[in-house]
Order: sequence, then C-alpha cells, then structure tokens
Amino acid sequence: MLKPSVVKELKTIVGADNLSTSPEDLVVYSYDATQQEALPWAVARPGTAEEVSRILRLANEELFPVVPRGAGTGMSGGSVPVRGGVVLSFERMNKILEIDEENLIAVVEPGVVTGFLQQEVEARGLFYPPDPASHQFCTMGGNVAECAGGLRAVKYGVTKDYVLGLEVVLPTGEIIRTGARTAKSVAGYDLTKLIVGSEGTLGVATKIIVRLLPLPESVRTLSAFFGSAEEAAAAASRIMAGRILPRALEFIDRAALRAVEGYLKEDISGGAEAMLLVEVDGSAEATGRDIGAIEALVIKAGAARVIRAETGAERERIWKARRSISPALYAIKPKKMNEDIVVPRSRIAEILREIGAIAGRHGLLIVNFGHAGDGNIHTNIMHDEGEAAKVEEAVKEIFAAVLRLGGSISGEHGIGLSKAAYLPMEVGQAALDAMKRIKQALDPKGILNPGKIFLNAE
Ligand code: 2HG
Ligand code: ZN
Repeated sequence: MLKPSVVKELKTIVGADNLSTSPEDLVVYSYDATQQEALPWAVARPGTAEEVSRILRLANEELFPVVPRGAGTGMSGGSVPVRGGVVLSFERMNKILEIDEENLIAVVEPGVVTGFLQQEVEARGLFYPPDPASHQFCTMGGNVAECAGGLRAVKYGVTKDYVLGLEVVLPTGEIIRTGARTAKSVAGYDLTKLIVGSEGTLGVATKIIVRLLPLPESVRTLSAFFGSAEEAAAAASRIMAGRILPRALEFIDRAALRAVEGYLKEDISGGAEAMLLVEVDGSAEATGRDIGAIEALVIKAGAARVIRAETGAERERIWKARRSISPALYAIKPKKMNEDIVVPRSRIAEILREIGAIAGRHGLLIVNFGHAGDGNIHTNIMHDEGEAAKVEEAVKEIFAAVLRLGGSISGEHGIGLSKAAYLPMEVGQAALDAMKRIKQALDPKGILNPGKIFLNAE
C-alpha cells in the first residue's frame, strides 16, 4: 500500500487526473494476455521523461515497486504488477515525434501503437518491418521491452534490429540517451541492445529511435493446405532451404485452423489438417518469380491445394485469420498456456513429433502454430482449471526437448513470470548470475519491475 503522502506526491508529479487509485481503474491495469493478474496500488500516466524520472526517484526513497506497461498485450506476464506498486502507463506518451524521410528514421514515444507507426510511414513510402500479431493494439514501448518479433521476422528480424537509440529513465531516475540517430555508432557499450528485451527491468524507454526501410514495391501471398502437420512442417523447412527468403512463413495446425474458422465463422482451409501462409516482397518482377517458385515447391512437398491471394482484400482476409488465432483458441478450453519455443528451422517437424508424444503421454491438447520460417512455434497447451500440474510437467518436457534440439525456450514473448523458473535450464547459472549483477548495479533497491525474470529465477 502507498502512504497518503506518496499518493499526494505522485499526484503532484503527473497531475491528479493522471493518477488512479480506484479499484475499478486498478483492475484494468492488473493483467496481460497471459491471464495472470495482480492488482497494482496505483496507476500513474506520465506525460514526460522527467515525470517518469521523478516517480522513480520517489520510489527509491519510499521503496515501492514501479511496473512499466504498454497496452497489456504481453504474452509472459511482463507488465503484471506481481508485487503491487505503481503501474506506469504510457497512454499519454503516444506521439510520433518525427519521421525523418532523409535519414530513414522515426522517433516515437513509447505509447505509440505499432500498427499506427507502420501506417504513417507506409503513407510516405517507408516501412517499419517488425510486425507482432497484435500490431493493432500493442505499443512501441512494449515491443522494445520484450524485443517483439512477429510475422515478418523471418526476413526482416525483430525489434532490436530496428532500434538505433533510446531515451531511457534508469531505475534510479537518471535520464540517459543510448545509441544514436546515425546508421552506425560504436561509442561505448551497446546499452540500446541491453535495454531492448530487458522486459522493463533495467530501464524505462521514453523515446525510441527506429530505422526505416523503403516500402517494398510488391507483395505476394499464398496459402498452402496439407493433409498432415508433419508434411506442412517439412515443406516449411524446404522453403527455407530453397534459396528464396519469404517475408513471412507461417504454420497453422488443424486445431488452430478449426478454432479460428469457428471464431471468424469462415472457412479458411476447406477442412485441411495444416496450412502454410507464405508471403514474399520485393520488385514486382521478383515477387512474381518467387511466389511461382514457392508454389511449385509446396506442391512438390505434398500440398493438396494452393490458393494465391490476388487482391488486397484477399490478403487482408487471410492475415486477419492468422492474427486472430491467439484469441480464437479460448473457444477450445478456458486456460491457455502459450509457449513460444524456437528450434533450428530444419527441426520443426521433429519438435512437432516430440510435442505430439508429450501431449499424448499427459492426455493434453496441444495446439501449434506460428512463425515456421524462424523455427518459432507457438505451442499452446489448452487445458481446464484443475490441470495445472500436468501442464507444468508437459512444459518442462517440451523445453527439455527444445534445448536438446539446439533451440531456445522463448523466441519473442520473453521470460516474464511465465518462464522464470525455466530460464536457468537454458542460460545456466553463471549467465544468470551475470544478469542478476547487471540488474543489481542498475537497480540496487530492486524498484523497477521486481518479481520478473532475474529476481524470480533463483
Ligand atoms: C502470434 O504470433 C502471437 O500470434 C501470439 O505471438 C501467440 O497466442 C500465442 O501463442
Ligand atoms: Zn508470434
């Protein structure tokens, strides 16, 4: 609980209208997309980096936790205030400050919705490639905190590949600038990369400088339908080995297809067992050639049917279906334990086989879909309230299999609360200790987002 004098001081910093303590407001800021929840003690909506800094300085004096939050679309509990405290919500810091067309950069505040930035730069013939499935809602600050990936990572990489520099408020309140506005800079340690993906535990980004690309001239999309998940996975691996780099290569299994078809009340797949969604971009000539080659390749790999999206509306329709899978899965079971494992791209079929065996052993329904081009599969264990112990066992076995195949337990959702206990399995004790020392050096009183990755993973 916050002392009345602290609440008063917070109101002085952000303005009374921008501080909430009423129970109905607190509930709104208590959860993310993982269904984990914990009530904060207050929610502050700062308008400037200086206000963020003053809140953190106050937190260091009065010893209350501070938890930054974007739109709450996170998939690992990164913004859930498990130890209470003050949620910093960035809805007021939602401006695109600059689109510099000469230098191909944009400067944004953390509350800018990613899809809005994409739209604004595309209207100028520019391109911001990172494209989380939640792009219509998620914010740039959250993308930076989690190093969000998304649908185009296979060709264009993830958030960290686009962030050139940041304005960051450190846990102790100092405001620093990292990186530069230039295409290159090696001045000092790469603090930008340290902050991107640190899950709101090392600093609060209050300004984000991203690099932009020219908007590709042409985009072509196709859906390929298969008689089995294994066939589709093997076809995905073949595409990646085929010397053509698609900008998206998504895999969707039977259960995910049925769920999204029910959710949207549309037939997407004609009853297929699995689907690949492939998109290429580039010059009109190159995309024409590449999509043709991919079509031939998937047919050779066993696709029973291929449909090209010929119009913008057809592309929209198919991508809407893909982006809707995550919420659609709740129709299967009330609880969704979503993992975002990554394996070397050539081993997707193998990991799917292992996951199938684990599901069978535990009598669980496991749905798989996601970014096959990255080897990043969203493995969702759908279950009922009383099945938590079984689910935990299955998760442990899945992670062990992933690591055995040379993979990673999280491709893009982060460790957060959900995977804290498993982080040592992947990184080992010495690396974990190094992370903890960095956290301790930057945040000696453990103010910023306590209870998350580094502190939890004992
Ligand atoms: C996606 O790619 C998201 O749709 C969500 O990363 C994945 O719900 C999930 O497992
Ligand atoms: Zn994803």
